[in-house]
Amino acid sequence: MNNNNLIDWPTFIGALVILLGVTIPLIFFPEAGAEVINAANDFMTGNFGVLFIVMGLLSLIFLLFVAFSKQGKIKLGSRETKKEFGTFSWAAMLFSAGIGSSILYWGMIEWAYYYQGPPFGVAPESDQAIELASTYGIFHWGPIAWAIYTLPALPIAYFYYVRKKPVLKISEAVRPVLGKYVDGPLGVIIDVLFIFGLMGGAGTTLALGTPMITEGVHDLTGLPVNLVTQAGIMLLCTAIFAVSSYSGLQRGIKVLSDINLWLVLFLLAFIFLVGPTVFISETMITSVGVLLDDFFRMATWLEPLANISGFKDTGFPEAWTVFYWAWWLVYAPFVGLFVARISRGRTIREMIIGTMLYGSVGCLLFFGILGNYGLYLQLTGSFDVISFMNEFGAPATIIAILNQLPISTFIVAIFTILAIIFLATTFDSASYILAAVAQKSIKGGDPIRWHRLFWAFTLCLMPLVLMFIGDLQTLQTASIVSGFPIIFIMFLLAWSFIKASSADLKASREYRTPTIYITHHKPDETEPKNNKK
Ligand code: NM2
Repeated sequence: MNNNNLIDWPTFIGALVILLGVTIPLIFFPEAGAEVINAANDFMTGNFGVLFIVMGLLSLIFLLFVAFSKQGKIKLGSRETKKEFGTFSWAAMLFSAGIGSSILYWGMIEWAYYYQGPPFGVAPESDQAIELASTYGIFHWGPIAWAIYTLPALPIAYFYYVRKKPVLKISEAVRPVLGKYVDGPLGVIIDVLFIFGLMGGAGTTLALGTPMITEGVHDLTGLPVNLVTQAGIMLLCTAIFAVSSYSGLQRGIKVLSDINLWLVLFLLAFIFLVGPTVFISETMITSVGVLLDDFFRMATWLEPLANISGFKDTGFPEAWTVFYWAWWLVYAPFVGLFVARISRGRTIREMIIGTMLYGSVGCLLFFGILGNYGLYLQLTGSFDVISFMNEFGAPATIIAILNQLPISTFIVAIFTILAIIFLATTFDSASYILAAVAQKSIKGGDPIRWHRLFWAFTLCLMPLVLMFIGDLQTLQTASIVSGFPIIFIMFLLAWSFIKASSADLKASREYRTPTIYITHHKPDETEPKNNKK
């Protein structure tokens, strides 16, 4: 087959049309564009915020239910299949796929926003606000967030290892529910929505990461911080991940992930040991307690009275929890594909519990160490983070906090390099997966090279535009708007998994054993006869 025949043109063109349809008007009418974006944001979060919140909580409940039901005992593979990766590298890969440079950004500074604008009617900068400030970050990067990531992995891993059908498209993963409709426009729409979602999420990531990296570079070299340098740095980062994506999974993506892991461990250990070790440990443990105590309140808080005039409207749920669930959501099908790929030989229960546990603990370490260091500076008065942030903005504050550490030039350099690699490792795998989804089949194990490169550069188009017109709210909107349709896809994915696995379990004789091996399944009537590999 000629290379170009491998491209799934309807999906490819569909995704491109939506992308250009959003970005071109923004380039020509930035002010009107920003207004429309803000209106879209208010409309979405105001009216559909509740859907995002319910989707988050239901994902967690659903996964716990699956993990401890018969389905949880199903092994992803046959009886002889060994675990493809040891638990440590599995957890490390999982983490570096799902987490990008944003954890450096928000891990350092998220508490400062909560400290000034806490939820639940708590007084800003009060003792209670301090407690919530060090807790809310680990909630937004905790079990619900990771449940959103894990859900799409279920049907994908199931079809891949149990039914042994290589599924690299989200549309294929919902075939048990949608049947032959997957082969028509509905299938294309699902894949296009997934691509568009990921572009929105990546837009938020890149547009947050770039100013932070630029501040780091400015601190180290004196290069001015303006839109031109920011755009230059964004293009440079894009070039790095394009090269990495071009060289493929084994070389590019793996080498960068390994370097990343060691640098991150060093940075966290350094700040923990050189910084206020006791304060950091105590605050981290205390915040876990507060999280457990307030968990359901946080998971459902929508501030309903704000809709009634005369009552206080903090805007907190919309600006934070809804935004976060949307942001995790747009990345979820992509991370699901990745988690599925590395989970061969595990049981479904191991996959679910492992992802939620290691993912949440990993995020806890980042927020606990980076965030509480800044909080300590603020509370002791040795550096007024809040005033600095209100004057110079978050990216400059992040670098200023790091500058309070000993050997700060070295630390800022490590931090900046880390942020670049973190961005690259998220984006090279994202462009790889986008290329895979917009192809009919994968020849020789990898999507076509020019195609991977194409998506690498396309991914930076939206953030580039957003950065020029945007404040934080505009960037958040990219995830919220593009995440909305994925709520429904999540529902289909969950349904699809339950439908397929229940049918197979019924046919299986080894119902009561501790681990269940599905050895055969009844093909759905809708499965294509000539299923392409
Ligand atoms: N999430 C984890 O920007 C990044 O770090 C990628 C962001 C969804 C908030 C993922």
